[in-house]
Amino acid sequence: MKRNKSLRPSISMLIGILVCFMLAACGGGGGGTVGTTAGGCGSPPKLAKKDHYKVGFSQNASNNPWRLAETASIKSEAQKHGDTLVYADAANSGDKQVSDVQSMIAQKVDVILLAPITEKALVPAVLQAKSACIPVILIDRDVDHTLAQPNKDYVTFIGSDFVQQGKRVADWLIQATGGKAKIIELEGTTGASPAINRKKGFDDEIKTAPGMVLLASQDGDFNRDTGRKVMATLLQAHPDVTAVYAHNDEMAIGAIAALKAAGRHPGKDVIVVSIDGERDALNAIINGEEGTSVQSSPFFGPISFQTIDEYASGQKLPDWIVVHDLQFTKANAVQNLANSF
Ligand code: GYE
Repeated sequence: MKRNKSLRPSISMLIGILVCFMLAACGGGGGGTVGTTAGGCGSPPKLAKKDHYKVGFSQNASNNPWRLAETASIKSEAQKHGDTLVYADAANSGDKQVSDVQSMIAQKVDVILLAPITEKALVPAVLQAKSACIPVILIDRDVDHTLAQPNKDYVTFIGSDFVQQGKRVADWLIQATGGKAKIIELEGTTGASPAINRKKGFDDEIKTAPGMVLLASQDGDFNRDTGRKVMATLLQAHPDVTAVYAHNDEMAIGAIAALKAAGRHPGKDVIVVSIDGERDALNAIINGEEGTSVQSSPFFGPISFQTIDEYASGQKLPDWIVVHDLQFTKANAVQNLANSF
């Protein structure tokens, strides 16, 4: 499974190189030549000011409430601005997402909002859009900065501080357990920037408390049912677990189901903590089965379209536009239910 995933970048890169040659051969991309766009349309490409734009939105998956909330937010904001949205859902495939972006390039969108599935898979697509003089704004997940840079290959990254999210969860857990816990970690999609950084933030922070022991850490693909299955397996190997840290709420809900199926009592003998702030997690906090969820807001519509306007006005944007997150616990879960997703 993991091996297959690590092949994705290389397949994507091959497709990328091919399309680059094709674009170069037919002079595609309104004046830019592959690899040497600096003198042509800017680095990153400039965006001409217009009343209405044709905006591409490349979503990486639609298999959870977070993704659906993000897509709804982008669609409703596009409508408010009177912009045309070219939308594609990559159905959790890096290769499909690369071809989705290529299709947006072929349709000559003005700008692309891209939520890249992993840090590496979409780099060729980002560079192809640049070659075609189409600015890309990354939203919700970042790419690998050794391969593509903000304010050069793409405009900016709009998203949460994932390291900080992991650290906040760890701090809460250290506090709640008096610094003693045996932890199973359910990781997000291997190679995705929130998975990499939520792990880093959490793992580094628990090292400050010697009683916090990480029993196992495994990929649950940000998915509820995968999280449930991985948890069921890990539980057999580690029946002494006292805490579960899931990189998103969906996997936490899956883990709660696995714990109950094994006769455990989440919230009592095993503390479950995660990230996102979706409705099911808030309800789990309210009924005592989950400890805390640090928010990761999916409402990217307003900030994305504001950023498009600012960029078109010639404003220099920061490399990273940081989305600030709340944290949900028993103290505030009820009052935040209405705004959850
Ligand atoms: O936490 C998760 C989703 O990229 C920040 O991806 C996003 C994460 C979010 O699948 O639920």
